[in-house]
Amino acid sequence: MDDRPTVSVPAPLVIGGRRFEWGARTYLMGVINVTPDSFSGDGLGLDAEAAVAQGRRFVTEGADILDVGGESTRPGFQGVPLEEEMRRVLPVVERLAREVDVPISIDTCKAEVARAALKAGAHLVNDIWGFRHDPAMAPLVAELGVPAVVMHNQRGREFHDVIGDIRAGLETSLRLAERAGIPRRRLIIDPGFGFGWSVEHNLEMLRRLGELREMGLPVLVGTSRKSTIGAVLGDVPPEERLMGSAASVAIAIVHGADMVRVHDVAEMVQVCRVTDAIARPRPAGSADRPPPP
Ligand code: HH2
Repeated sequence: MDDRPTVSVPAPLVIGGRRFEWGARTYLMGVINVTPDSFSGDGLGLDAEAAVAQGRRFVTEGADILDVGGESTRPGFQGVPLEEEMRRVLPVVERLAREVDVPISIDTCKAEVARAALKAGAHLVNDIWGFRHDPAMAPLVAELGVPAVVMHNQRGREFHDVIGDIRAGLETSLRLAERAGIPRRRLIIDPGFGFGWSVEHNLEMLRRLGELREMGLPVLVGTSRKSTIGAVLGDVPPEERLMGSAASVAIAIVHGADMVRVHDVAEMVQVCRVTDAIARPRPAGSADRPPPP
């Protein structure tokens, strides 16, 4: 049973052969940034070996999905040419797909990168522009029949109302998906914490996250180490945002997150399990909760 603000629990989704039962617990997506310039300070440069080792460690610590990205998306980031992005992510995706038993997600907004990564063994596309950057992305996801995360990105858009803007943006993404022939049940939505919002907007987004559940799709939230956490704490750097990130993850779960995207898997597994025990109580007499991974 899931007692959080809920309209209906989304249908389970199979990703890379694994069944995600939304509402049963919070799932964790571990971030693997094969970049020299990620805001969080965890960029692994082009060291594929280090990226693979980090992925293996994340799985041991309890990650449910590994999200591999080769282009930093922080404000003011330098775009990476297609070939360079592929050079960064493909060897890592290929090895992780062979060496770990959790699904691999490719964090890209370029259809060509997504296609190559899916061919190399990835199971899920994570598009921070929700199919709105590359017109070939939604048709690709439809063609290959894979699940996808569609994120709302507020950068460059006019502000009206936090949740209203997110809903409108996501509805546009869902229309693009429908037009391409992607079944709605194969999608996960993400409000895009940190993408074009002020600190206050980001905080309001988490406070009102429950309103997004009305869309009937699983919700992913990525607050980990982001600048809003640093700002609330008095401009602390990313490496000092662990506990603040933990607070934001707990609140996101209470308000309806089904999955959280995190840099600190071992710590956030604990946050998720304790928050789940409080926010998703089991009815008396039901089977015990599944043991922690
Ligand atoms: N945030 C980042 C990147 N990808 N994808 C989704 N679905 N949701 C997010 O909130 C999200 C995302 C930015 O974080 P990170 O990858 O750590 O930083 P950088 O883009 O600088 O590498």
